[in-house]
Amino acid sequence: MSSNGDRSERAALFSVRMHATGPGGQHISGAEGIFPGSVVDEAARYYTERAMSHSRGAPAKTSITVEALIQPPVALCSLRVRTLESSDTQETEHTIRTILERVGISLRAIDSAFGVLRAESAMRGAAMVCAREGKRLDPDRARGVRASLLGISSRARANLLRKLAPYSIATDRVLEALTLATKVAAAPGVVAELCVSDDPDYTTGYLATKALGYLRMPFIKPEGDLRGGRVIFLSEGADPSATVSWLEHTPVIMKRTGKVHGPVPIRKITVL
Ligand code: PML
Repeated sequence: MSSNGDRSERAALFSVRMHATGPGGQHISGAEGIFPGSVVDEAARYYTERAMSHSRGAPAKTSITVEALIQPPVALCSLRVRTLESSDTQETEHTIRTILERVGISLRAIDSAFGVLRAESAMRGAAMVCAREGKRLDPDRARGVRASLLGISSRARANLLRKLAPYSIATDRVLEALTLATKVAAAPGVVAELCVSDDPDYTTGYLATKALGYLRMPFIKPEGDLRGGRVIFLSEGADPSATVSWLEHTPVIMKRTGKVHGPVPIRKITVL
């Protein structure tokens, strides 16, 4: 589904969001985009079909929300994409820890993040963790923070798909994770984000910062592991409410696209 039409620069824009849950209310799938009014019905149909055919099972309830944007979305350029060369979970965890330390995140905060990501019940929202103290900063620890009101223009989407294709990663999952990571990296106070999918069959996550870009992390967890989640590290002294306001209430759209590279060894990764 092509997201926001570039043709509608001045037309009213809408956020279209899908959330599907199972019989016990458990999360099955979610997705969203920003679209001009002329394609809202198409977008709603596309997301409904996606919810109905998800590998995690048929949803008991699917909600589609259509919300008119009251402010124009902030235009962003997608983060640079690379994939770490790694052959197992140990190597990946070592790399994640090394990079997080290099960007100034304390050992205590890193351990706290892994604690969140390995908790038995995955949160739907992201945990916000102080990069120095390691303490949780999100106001509602059960809910976490949910980045929303995000999309990609149809031109940027087509460009990104073309750039991702040579590495066989031109998928909705990568596009959507990259869109979200780009919004998170641009938020006030954010130092880094670490993401592990809660899909048991998907073992590639990512570590993102504004300078590092979007670094895909294969073997971030073992196959079959249901655990996952997102952790956003905030610099010491950052105002968590400003971060939440950007993530949850400020619409953004990716209109330009950064570079996409293939696999890189850790020695080639610089963080500044
Ligand atoms: C998710 O499944 O929701 C997150 C996937 C993150 C990694 C996507 C990728 O770059 O392969």
